[in-house]
Order: sequence, then structure tokens, then C-alpha cells
Amino acid sequence: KLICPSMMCANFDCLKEEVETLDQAGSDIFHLDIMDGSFVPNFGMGLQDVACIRKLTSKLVDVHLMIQNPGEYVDLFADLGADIIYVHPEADLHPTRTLGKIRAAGKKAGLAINPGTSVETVRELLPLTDYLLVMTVNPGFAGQKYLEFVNRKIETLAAMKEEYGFQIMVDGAISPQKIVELSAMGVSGFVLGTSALFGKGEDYGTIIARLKQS
Ligand code: S6P
Ligand code: MG
Repeated sequence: KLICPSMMCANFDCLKEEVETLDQAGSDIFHLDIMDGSFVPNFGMGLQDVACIRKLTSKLVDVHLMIQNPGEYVDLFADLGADIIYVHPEADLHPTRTLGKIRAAGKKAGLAINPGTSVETVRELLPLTDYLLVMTVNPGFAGQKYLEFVNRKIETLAAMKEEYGFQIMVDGAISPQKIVELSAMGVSGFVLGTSALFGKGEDYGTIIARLKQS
């Protein structure tokens, strides 16, 4: 199980300590939410945050671009040191070109799909994708409710992942119980925010060790 802390939910009063503690605690991929106030009605982390977190850890760092025309910003985030770049096909007229651009920059190509985006819409993109981020809430905010109808899509994708060679990741309201259910369905990675990791009054090492065992 890949544990991916959603850093938007971290305590920014002590960001450095948060990153170092999460790194030590067994996190696998730091998940950084980037928003433009247009594709989603909110703003997330900034370029300085990406640079800062990149410097503090040697673990993988992903950027989840919830922005219009993400293809225009691939090089920017590649240069900032992101290892995985997630783009939304719903925000891009030419997702095939964008995924190619990410791989050409030497990075892992991530495709993030909204709850309402069906497998058929993205089928041709799957061979170009290294990590498929299935949104289990509508993107834009932490602390929402898990959308159960997405489970059917996850089952369909799990049956295709070997053939196309991508890993399934989930993002949105992922609780400890959901990690158990979804890993049994073939999900490899879990973005964790307020539902499983942050603000629990328990140290990250204890939480992550328990989640990995479950
Ligand atoms: C949401 C964003 C996510 C959230 C994460 C929060 O648009 O892409 O990465 O930060 O899902 O987790 P939770 O457990 O508070 O829903
Ligand atoms: Mg996200």
C-alpha cells in the first residue's frame, strides 16, 4: 500500500517538521494539490510550497493539477522537481499530448479523473498513464463525503490495470475502512487527508504503521 499524505491538510505553522515527521513515519508519496480557482472553485498549494517540500524529502512528490490547460504547466512542475504529474482530462483538450509531454520530461504520467468521468472516456489514455488517480469526491476541497458510486468504476479499472500497466490511486475521503476495502479491490495508493491522517491527535508513525498492516 502506498501512503500519500495530502499536504494541503498539514499544519503550515510547522511545515518543515510536518514533512520530516511524515517522511520518517513511512509515507511513500507526498501529494500536493494545485488549484486555479477555475477548474475547481478553490485555491490550493503554491509553487513555493512545492519547492519547499521537494527540498525537504527524498521520497516521491506528486502534483495533482486541478487547473485548466495543465499541458501548459508540465515543464514548470517538472522543473520544480515533481516526480509524478497528475492532470485532469476534463481540463485539457489534448490529454494525449500532455501525457506524452510528462513522460518526455522524464516524469511519471498521472491521470486524475473526476467522479463523473467514465472509463470509456479515458480508455485511449490508459496506455499512456503510469498512475491513475480516481477521485472519490468532487475535486477542490478536503473533508467531503465519499461517493460510493465510484466503486463500480474502480472495479472496472482494476480489471484493466495489468494490460495497460498503470497503478490505481484514490483521492477523497479515504478512511481506514476504505483502505481495507479498496486495497482488496486492487487499489495501490491512497491519498490521505482529514479522514485518516491529519488532526487525529495521534502520531503519524503509529497511524501509518496501522494502515499499512490493515
Ligand atoms: C481534493 C484534493 C484532495 C484532498 C484530500 C483530502 O480536491 O484533491 O487531495 O486534499 O482528498 O482528504 P480528506 O480525507 O479530507 O477528504
Ligand atoms: Mg488531490
